[in-house]
Amino acid sequence: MTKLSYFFFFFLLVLNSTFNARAYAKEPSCNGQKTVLLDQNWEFRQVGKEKWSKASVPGCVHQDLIENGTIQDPFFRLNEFDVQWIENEDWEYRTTFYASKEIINQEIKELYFKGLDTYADVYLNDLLILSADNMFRSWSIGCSNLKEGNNQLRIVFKSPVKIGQEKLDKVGFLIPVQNEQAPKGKQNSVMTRKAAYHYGWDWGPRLVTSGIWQPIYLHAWSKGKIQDVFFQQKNQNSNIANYSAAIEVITTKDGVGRIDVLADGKALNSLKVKLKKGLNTFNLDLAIKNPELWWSVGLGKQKLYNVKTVLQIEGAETDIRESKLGIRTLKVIQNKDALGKSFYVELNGVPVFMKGADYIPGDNLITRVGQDKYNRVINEALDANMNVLRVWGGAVYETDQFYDLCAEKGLIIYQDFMFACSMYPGDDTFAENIRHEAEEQVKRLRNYPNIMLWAGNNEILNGWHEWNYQERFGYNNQQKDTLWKYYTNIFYKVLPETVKKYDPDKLYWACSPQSEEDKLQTPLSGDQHSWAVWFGEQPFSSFEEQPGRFISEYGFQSYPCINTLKKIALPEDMHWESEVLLKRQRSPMEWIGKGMNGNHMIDRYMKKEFKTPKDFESYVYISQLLHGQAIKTAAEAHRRNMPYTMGSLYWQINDCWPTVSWSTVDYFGNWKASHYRARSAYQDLIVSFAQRNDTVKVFVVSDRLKDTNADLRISVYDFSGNLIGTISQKVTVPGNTSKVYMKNKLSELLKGKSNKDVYLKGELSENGNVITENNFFLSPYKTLSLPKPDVIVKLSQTEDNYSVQVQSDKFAKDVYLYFEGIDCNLSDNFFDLDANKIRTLTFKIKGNPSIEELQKKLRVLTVADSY
Ligand code: BMA
Repeated sequence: MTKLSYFFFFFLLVLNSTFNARAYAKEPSCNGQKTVLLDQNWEFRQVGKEKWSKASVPGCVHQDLIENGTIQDPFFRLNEFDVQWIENEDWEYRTTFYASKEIINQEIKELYFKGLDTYADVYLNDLLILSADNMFRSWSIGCSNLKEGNNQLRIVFKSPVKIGQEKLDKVGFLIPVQNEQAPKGKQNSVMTRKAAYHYGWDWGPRLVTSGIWQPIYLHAWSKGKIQDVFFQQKNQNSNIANYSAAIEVITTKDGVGRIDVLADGKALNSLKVKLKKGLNTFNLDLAIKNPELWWSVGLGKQKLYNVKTVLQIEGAETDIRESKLGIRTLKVIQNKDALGKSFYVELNGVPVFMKGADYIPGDNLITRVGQDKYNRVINEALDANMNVLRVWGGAVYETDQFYDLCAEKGLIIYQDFMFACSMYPGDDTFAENIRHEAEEQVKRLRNYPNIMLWAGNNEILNGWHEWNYQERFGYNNQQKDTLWKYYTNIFYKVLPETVKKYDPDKLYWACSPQSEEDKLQTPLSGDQHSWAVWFGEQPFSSFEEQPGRFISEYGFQSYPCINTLKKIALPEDMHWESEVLLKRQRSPMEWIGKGMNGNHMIDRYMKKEFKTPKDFESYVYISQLLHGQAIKTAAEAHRRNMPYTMGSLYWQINDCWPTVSWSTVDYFGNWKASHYRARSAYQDLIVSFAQRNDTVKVFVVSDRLKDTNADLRISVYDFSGNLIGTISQKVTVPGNTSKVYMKNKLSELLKGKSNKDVYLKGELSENGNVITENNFFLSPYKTLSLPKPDVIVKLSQTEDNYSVQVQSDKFAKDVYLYFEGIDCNLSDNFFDLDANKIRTLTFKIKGNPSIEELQKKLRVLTVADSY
């Protein structure tokens, strides 16, 4: 069951009631002789107003208005609603920059705009040189009117919603949009090639930005430059890796030149070339002997060769392009089998189970996302033992910094084109704009070693065929045909043609999710977005039913930690039904009741699983345990089901503002319980239990490439710490497998004890050390007879670290420690503490507060204390 059925159900309700081997270069077209970053002296104003104020570039109008004090932080309480006027205005940015004689003397002078958001008229010295209309494209514009000395650059950003509306009105009928937060008839995001989530999403605010979101360079060069390099892998074995390099060179006149390619300082090949004025493409065969391979994290090193492409013209070195090359084979294998078709990643000949999450931009004001946020989210993924992230289609094609880091750290990327949850217009101009966008992005990203596929869009196939897009807007047959024709033109023609032309070895996958041959998702082939839990309100155990081949989305929501909520709300808002928290929640759920949303859904699940929390702090904590339980149940079930299932990506790792959402790490970087649960479930070796009636199966799943010799032990404890029984067995766990090693009758294991009074502990030990463990409970949380534990916590400080020892007289379920008002992630948290066992955790806090201070701020929560 998927999301769509719920939307359809809702639609019926509404009807009834209302009518009721990346080789990558940093700045692709800026590698010539003189490059000046134009990030100084910027000012901005609202068009029609007199006053200019200081602006930051790159940046956006919302951020500039926050900085000059015109608007309040839109993330605080309900402030977002006070800043909606900004999207209806036009905004003007200007700067003065100096062009030296050296620059003027070059043959070609270009302004390179790496990203303009979005409808931007650019004037150089009052001459219109560019009208941009796509946030996802860069623009390189010759500027013959550049003069020596000071020059003025002025950019007028026209209201994206006004232009979007004009375009929509011309279509003559509405275009279905799933998540845009605007009234029907005013939802025009699809008319504009701009990050869809800016218009509001089911986890994010509506802040429709305008601005210079990527750097601008003045680039001046003579004779020639390298425009692009593509290293297409031809074949690879342990002795040699062969590539064909396609090198694009632009020259100002005919002549002769030479191209050299070096890897890690060693010459690979060179070519004498005849150059024609304009664009030239040369192919060069390259061979790297005894190649060291690039592996995803956990399986080997992430070797990246430093490749240099050097262009000489008439004997003089004219341009150099530095790139990184990861040698590997990376394929998505879809082989027919008895049930359908496989769908798995094969890296260097090895099938690799993909463990990870869907990723969204780390801020609604996207220019606030830089190296720090990238480092943070990528470390969060690595710390949680992930090897994959999906760059989802309602956002942006991420920057080079992001992909660079992922390649360096060994994360595979499931890459969407930027289309999500809506239909799109398809007139020729729009399609041409998309073709340019796709060409640019595919050429930019194709050399990365870690991109597993190109997905055309997110969930549009489902939207059109299953989520009542057609019925909701009452289209006639002709309109339906037109919209479907637009779909097929973009997703079955423009995008696949682009991938085939520029990145021919990569899989193009028209829609995430879908089954083979572009059909709606099934568990038998392709990938799945699995939303029976949450949207379908099914119990978590439904994750254990046939999960499918590659689960590219599933998830559950929770509140961010109380410290985060206190930063964005006041004490009177600290209730899940307060206006501030209901409006913060963006997942509408009208089908469960009028005015209901995700907060209500969390509450409904909570009532089924847990005793009623005694206060809001406990409520937030329990919501996180629920979320954690969902992720644990699903991820373990997916992994147990390998090799049938070969991917488990939950929705979503991060947030773009502080909110109640599916994220496992909140906006400020605080790990929710679910992130700790993902970390456990994604370890390279796990012990996992599956119960059916009176039978408990014990699985061990291994993502290691080699066999593991270990001891597997299952123990039954009561909550006072008494060992009721134990079974152990020596096991050899073959690499890359999921297998059942024990199958027991529960009644025999419990020896007469009630399933509410005991838990099972599974441990796998290597050379006497426990390498992985997992607890299994036999009855819903609210029925467990958990005793009130006496948890003792001892804090201490070393030079740049703190540590904390935690001990309890009885079993303590899901012990959670935090410090009021301090953001910090402990080395473990939300953990089960066995009776009379000491657990030591470490953590760091900026500013090194004293132990006394921390002691005062320390809060300790357990399930038994939450009601
Ligand atoms: C997924 C995504 C998003 C959405 C999320 C939660 O399907 O593709 O569009 O935000 O679910 O509904």
